Amino acid sequence: MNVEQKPTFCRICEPLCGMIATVEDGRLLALRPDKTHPLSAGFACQKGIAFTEVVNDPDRLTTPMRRGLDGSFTPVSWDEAMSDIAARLSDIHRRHGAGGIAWYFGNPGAFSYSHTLWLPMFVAATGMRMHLFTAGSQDVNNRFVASQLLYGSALAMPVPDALRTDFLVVMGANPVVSHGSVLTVPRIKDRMHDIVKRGGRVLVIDPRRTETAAQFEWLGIVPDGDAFLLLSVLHVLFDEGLADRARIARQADGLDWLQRLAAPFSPEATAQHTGIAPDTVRSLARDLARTPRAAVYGRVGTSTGQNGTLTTYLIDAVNLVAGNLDVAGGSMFGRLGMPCERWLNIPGAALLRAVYRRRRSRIGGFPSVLMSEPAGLMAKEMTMPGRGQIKALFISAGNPVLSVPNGDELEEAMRGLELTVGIDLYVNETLAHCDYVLPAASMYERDDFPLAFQTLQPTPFRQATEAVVAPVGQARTEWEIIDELMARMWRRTPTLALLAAVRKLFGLFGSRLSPRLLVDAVIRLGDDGDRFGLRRGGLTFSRLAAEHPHGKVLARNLRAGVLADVVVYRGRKMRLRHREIADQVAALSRRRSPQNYPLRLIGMREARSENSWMHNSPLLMRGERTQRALMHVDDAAELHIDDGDVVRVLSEHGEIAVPVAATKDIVAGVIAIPHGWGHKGTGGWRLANSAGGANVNRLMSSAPEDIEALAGMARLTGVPVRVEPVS
Ligand SMILES: Nc1nc2c(c(=O)[nH]1)N[C@H]1C(S)=C(S)[C@@H](COP(=O)(O)OP(=O)(O)OC[C@H]3O[C@@H](n4cnc5c(=O)[nH]c(N)nc54)[C@H](O)[C@@H]3O)O[C@H]1N2
Ligand SMILES: Nc1nc2c(c(=O)[nH]1)N[C@H]1C(S)=C(S)[C@@H](COP(=O)(O)OP(=O)(O)OC[C@H]3O[C@@H](n4cnc5c(=O)[nH]c(N)nc54)[C@H](O)[C@@H]3O)O[C@H]1N2
Ligand code: SF4
Ligand SMILES: [Mo]
Repeated sequence: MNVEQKPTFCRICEPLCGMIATVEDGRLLALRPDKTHPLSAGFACQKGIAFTEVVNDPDRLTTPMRRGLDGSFTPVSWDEAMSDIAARLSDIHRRHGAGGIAWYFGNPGAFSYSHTLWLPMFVAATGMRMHLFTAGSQDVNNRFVASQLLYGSALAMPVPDALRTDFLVVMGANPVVSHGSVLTVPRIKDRMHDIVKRGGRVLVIDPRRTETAAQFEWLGIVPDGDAFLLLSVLHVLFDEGLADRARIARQADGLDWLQRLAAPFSPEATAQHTGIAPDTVRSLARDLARTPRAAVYGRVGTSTGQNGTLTTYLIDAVNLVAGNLDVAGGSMFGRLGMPCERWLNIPGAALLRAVYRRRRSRIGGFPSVLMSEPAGLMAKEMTMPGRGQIKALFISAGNPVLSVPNGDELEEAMRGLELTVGIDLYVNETLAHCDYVLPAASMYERDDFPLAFQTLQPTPFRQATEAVVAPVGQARTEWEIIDELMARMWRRTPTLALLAAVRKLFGLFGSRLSPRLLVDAVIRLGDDGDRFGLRRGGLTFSRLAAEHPHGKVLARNLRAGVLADVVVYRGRKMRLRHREIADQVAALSRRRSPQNYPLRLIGMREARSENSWMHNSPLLMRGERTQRALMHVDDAAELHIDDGDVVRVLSEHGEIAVPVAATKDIVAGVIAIPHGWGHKGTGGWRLANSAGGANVNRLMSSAPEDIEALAGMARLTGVPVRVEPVS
């Protein structure tokens, strides 16, 4: 018997906590938090620990499967599956072009560098008309668009310097449960308590007194009122002369324009939309301006309303105008530290801006965000006839039937496709409709480097891991599946021919064109990298994994004063003035409140769930966990609803039934329901199926007019609903 203790890290969510994997004869026995990890220092949450149960889950996919006419799956060999998939795909490509082919890339995909780097290869090889959808249009695409407008680069993402700030304003995020998002801070709860310990404040602006709000200060807000609140904070900053105009002029163009934009939004005028008293807004604005180290941070709650791009733009604008952008303890920018990083970013950023402006979705004419379209429109793109109608769909690491608006419509639309292929650990509710499901290697079965999160860390840190165990059964990494698909692909598109030539070239030098090669180059060129031998003893992927198994802190903190290097616009200054933003502000006054839907629905993440996919772990499901909605005691009393009663929740778009818990910890008129439930037996995860629950996204709209205009964001919060007792 051979037992090993292997340092690695968790990739379920963004702190990327250090883990020690106990491996016995090649099998994962247990995971425990890594005490030697410099940042997570012995912390891991229940999900991280429970991942052993996912890796070894008897319900996990271990071989490729084909769905028969009766809907049941039978195992097939990789060769059989891949040759049939490639042949049918080639045929679809020949008949319908790239526009007949679509890929949905789900959330866990972003945690794998190889999956993230190889999918764009497939898109390029297939042709630019191919449809790409991601979980981003339900999550963070608004952040990319706000950054593109403000800094010229979609990937310039400010993060709050949680380690040095004295006043952290958390809007629409619940880091005590989510562990941080678009922000990589291990032990984020402890780091927030540190702020208070050194005399600072953490203020949580949220319609619900969340687990985070309960530990710090809570300011309740009407759902989707954030744009009004932020405009009124700007109004006060200008009105009371709290903005250092000379300093801002060095950072940004368009300050006068912004001032005119905010002028009508006095705290008195916005109070009806936010439920926040004018005096509270004034003191918030003063505190933000007068505290030298302060930062406003927003996340899912400020992204998934009707104006998520505007709201995120305004968060950055408030940070700028209050003097908190690009300063220690404020909102800061991380960088990879590559030579000429700005010059390398300029062409890519310009290309993405051009694609954003020129490429429009077939339905609704939505701009393309990092090449992707709104996933809320995926079903309609499958059913609306014409050039560009989807005929083949791939889904990797996603469960859109539960995660995008109107899953019923999507299930129905999938039935009409010619080819559907899923790549996952499980047959989830979406993959149940696929012709083929292919078994993916889990995170501990692949090497990794958290590429997507490098610049989102207030403490610049690097960690890489080799696979700690071999894939179970015949599971494979996504990039290998994509690579093989491309190798078997239809006709020689110019991109494919180019790719083949590059591949040959690498072959001549005895190496293989792979994602590892690319990510290794990023590590070697970045901060502390070996610069391909120029810097002796510097980092490479292999050296990082072998010599720094618990990771390496590159610097205690981010560098301030880098804005001019982050902004890719000519003149190196942020641009505040945008017609798109003015249009969104104008649209605020045209918001509609449908009759008979008096309540507002918001989301709610749970400590022992991860979106839709960890409900099959006995450790996480113990105590007979079920989904429930939270509503205010007064609202419940008015409707004669008792704690534990099952109610019907109706929106203009659908209805579900859920049990209710009544609470005082929520703004009156608001109901909170967790997403990711509603496993209904079509999926292959037995425990999850028995947990029941309802798919809250049946209440959400997939109509183009309900999708946010600038980033294609689904409207998942502040949705008008009505609640009725079930007799
Ligand atoms: N345990 C757990 N952790 C997770 C996940 C999970 O499912 N479970 N999911 C992961 C993923 S994919 C992500 S993207 C992150 C998300 O990370 P977070 O954004 O931190 O998590 P959420 O719980 O979605 O927080 C959104 C908050 O916004 C509030 N809110 C809703 N509407 C509004 C509004 O209009 N205005 C304001 N101000 N607040 C509003 C909600 O009450 C909620 O508290 O979490 C990640 N971590
Ligand atoms: N109402 C409402 N809806 C929401 C949200 C909300 O707050 N409210 N949040 C939205 C957000 S922020 C997100 S990110 C989305 C998530 O939406 P999705 O990404 O579509 O769905 P997940 O539930 O995260 O499902 C992930 C799937 O990936 C599989 N998986 C896990 N690890 C791997 C791997 O390594 N490889 C492969 N190939 N598969 C793997 C899991 O088994 C699971 O089937 O949901 C969105 N939907
Ligand atoms: S918080 Fe939990 S799920 Fe997230 S990375 Fe850490 S251990 Fe993994
Ligand atoms: Mo997400």
